[in-house]
Amino acid sequence: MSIDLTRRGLVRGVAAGLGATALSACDPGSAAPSLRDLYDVSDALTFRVQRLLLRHQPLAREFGPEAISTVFPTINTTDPEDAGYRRAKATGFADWSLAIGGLVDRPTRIGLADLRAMPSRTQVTLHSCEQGWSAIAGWTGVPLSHLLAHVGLRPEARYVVMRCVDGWWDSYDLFDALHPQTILAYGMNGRDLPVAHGAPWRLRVERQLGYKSLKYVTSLEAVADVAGLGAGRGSMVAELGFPWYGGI
Ligand SMILES: Nc1nc2c(c(=O)[nH]1)N[C@H]1C(S)=C(S)[C@@H](COP(=O)(O)O)O[C@H]1N2
Ligand SMILES: [Mo]
Repeated sequence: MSIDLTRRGLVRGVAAGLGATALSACDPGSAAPSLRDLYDVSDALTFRVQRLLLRHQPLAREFGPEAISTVFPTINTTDPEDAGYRRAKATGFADWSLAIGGLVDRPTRIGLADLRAMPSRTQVTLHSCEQGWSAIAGWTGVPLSHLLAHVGLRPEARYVVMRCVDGWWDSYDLFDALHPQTILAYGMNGRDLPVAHGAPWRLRVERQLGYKSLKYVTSLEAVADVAGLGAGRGSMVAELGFPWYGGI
């Protein structure tokens, strides 16, 4: 069925839906199709409201493979000292896992094999570090939206807090968490993600500055509020004086 998105069409649709619903009170047999009309109208409205809310949320630019930088710098933590991490690194991260919890229906732990078995996305994007450099790489990983759906994100959840083995942590609103280019990447330029770049998986949040793309992520927690975190600023870098959302 085609959806008439003009205002007149919506008004007509609502009127038809309500009229039919009122009538159907006397005649239950005719209720089903009329109610469906009403749902179609509300679907169209929901779609419009979503488009309105998401209008400032374009995709980050994606490049062809020829644009991939020959050198992609590594910065800050490049080889975590955590003993458990070192042991996992020695065995190809076979036993390493990501804990997913908080406001989700099915808290769980997932490993590299689980991630590799999930739907993946590959994107060649520009990484811009707030420290004044940028580079292009190809990233392959599981959309965070898929992971969150997999564990059943609860309606009360508004943010996702991520923590890393080196003590870094940050939080993300659902616009970024559910953005189609936000992925948990286990591959870089067609190979396994190197340790210096965050192995075995790192976050890629393509519309944000580099510091939002956390490496060595160990936990992901869905929360309703970040007011109590990071001296009320929602992230470690915010505590250090960077904006919670640098944005690019
Ligand atoms: N866990 C963790 N995540 C991190 C960092 C870090 O030191 N530790 N550095 C951040 C910064 S400032 C940038 S620019 C990128 C650097 O990623 P790269 O080392 O792969 O270039 O990771 C970000 N994520
Ligand atoms: Mo950075």
